[in-house]
Amino acid sequence: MRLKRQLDKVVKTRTLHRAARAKVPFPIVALVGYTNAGKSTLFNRLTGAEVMAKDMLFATLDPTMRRVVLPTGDEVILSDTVGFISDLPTELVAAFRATLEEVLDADLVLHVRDIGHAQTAEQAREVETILSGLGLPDDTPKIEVWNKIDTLDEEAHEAALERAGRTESVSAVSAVTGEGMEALLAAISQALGGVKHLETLVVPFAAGRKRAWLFDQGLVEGDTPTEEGHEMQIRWSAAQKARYERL
Ligand SMILES: Nc1nc2c(ncn2[C@@H]2O[C@H](COP(=O)(O)OP(=O)(O)O)[C@@H](O)[C@H]2O)c(=O)[nH]1
Ligand SMILES: [Mg+2]
Repeated sequence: MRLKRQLDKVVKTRTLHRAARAKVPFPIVALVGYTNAGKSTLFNRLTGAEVMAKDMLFATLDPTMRRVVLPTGDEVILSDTVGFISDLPTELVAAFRATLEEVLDADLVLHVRDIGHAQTAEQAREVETILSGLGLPDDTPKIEVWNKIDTLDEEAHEAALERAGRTESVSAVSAVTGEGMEALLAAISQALGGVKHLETLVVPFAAGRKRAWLFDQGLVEGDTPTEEGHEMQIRWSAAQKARYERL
């Protein structure tokens, strides 16, 4: 009974998080992958412990969700995921399903693989099966992150890097040594280039030309005059936002 109550609480908290998260004005990047693939290690490397203190809102909202500023200046929310385990006890299925379902909100999915594991192919298939079982839309952009390349022998290590170099949807990294992180961040920016997110701007009355550009581009979802200017709901990609800022 106690376990059941705790699980109900987990599910309820997750639901609240989802509601809060829906308002986050940044693309969401979800880490998925087999148990022990290195998701949490990669999450910590990409976000860095110091981000936690600077970003208390997200830190308190959910410790598995943190802001990352990409080298391009784009901001994303990186979300760690637990629960990619086969043969869960029945009582745990509901709680883990709730955490897994957060993946459905993602604009980009990073499928983290332990590329040095003897069963890496089987593990990847199992994760793909879970994702399609959850109903992840087929057109959700995905990057396969071949993690733990530091555990490969020299030849396999080179082969992994070479393959990643010529395959847009594959990155080869080591979350432990940091190798491949820059290329991974660039791949994330590239994959998110076309993803649109909703943002609220206050456009000063003097910036009529910029406001007209937003309408011309068909980006406006709401427009309310306030004392400071026009409060506008804009749905745009990082590239469109960058263009607006250069106007
Ligand atoms: N050698 C090596 N070990 C790694 C790497 N990434 C993660 N690990 C180790 O793999 C284990 C599982 O990592 P964890 O991040 O907890 O995996 P998760 O279950 O997917 O979150 C830990 O012992 C990590 O230190 C890596 O790139 N190289
Ligand atoms: Mg983990």
